[in-house]
Amino acid sequence: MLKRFFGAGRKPAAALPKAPENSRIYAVGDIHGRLDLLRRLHGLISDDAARHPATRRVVVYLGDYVDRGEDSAGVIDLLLGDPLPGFESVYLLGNHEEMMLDFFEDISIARSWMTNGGADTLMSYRVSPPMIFADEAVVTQVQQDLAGRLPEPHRAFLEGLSLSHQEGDYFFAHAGIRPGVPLEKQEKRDLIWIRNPFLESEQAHGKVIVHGHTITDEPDFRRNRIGIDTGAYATGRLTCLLLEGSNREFLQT
Ligand SMILES: [Mn+2]
Repeated sequence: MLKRFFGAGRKPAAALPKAPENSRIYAVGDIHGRLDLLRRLHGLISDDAARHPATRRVVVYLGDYVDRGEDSAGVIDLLLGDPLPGFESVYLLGNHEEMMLDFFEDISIARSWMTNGGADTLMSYRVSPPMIFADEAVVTQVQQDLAGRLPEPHRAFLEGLSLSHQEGDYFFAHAGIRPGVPLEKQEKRDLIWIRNPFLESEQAHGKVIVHGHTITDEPDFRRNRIGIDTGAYATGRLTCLLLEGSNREFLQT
């Protein structure tokens, strides 16, 4: 009787989401100009990799390299010039990189970019940011100054960023996805900007979505998504999610 009671309460374990075989996947949250933290996190990742032999090592950066922190230019320099050796590196687009690129096409974005930390990016390229109510001529000059100071490899880096990435049962995007839309049909705007209805959605999305963009004190592990933007620019905590097989861990500065 007792035996049967306990037996009936047992359910077969649901299949856990898995990273591809023989791979160790590292996903890095929003860096926002904190070169100091990126350096430290790269050190932690290298130490971890040395302790865990894997056939394949992948690092996926979730975007928002620039703005707010003090060395956006230095962050891009490091990613370009000193990538983690022995890793496949994947660089995703964040909404802040999109604002920066948009500024080259249309100066009307200047005000919202500046109020979202763009002034810090300009200063990291030794360009004086415009005052918030600067007239068109001034902002156009700033646009030209940045075009002149932004190294060509940085421009190519920004223009070459990917919108999403997949590894096994995981799908990576800067902000998330629009629930109910197949992953292969997601729109750029949602992938880099969405908050709700994605954050509150409890439905299965086909894969577990790994994202940044929305700040939480600690990594936000849900059944259908994992958020790893721990607000590094203000908190000093830059988070890296680590996936191998069905294991999940994280590294943090
Ligand atoms: Mn963002």
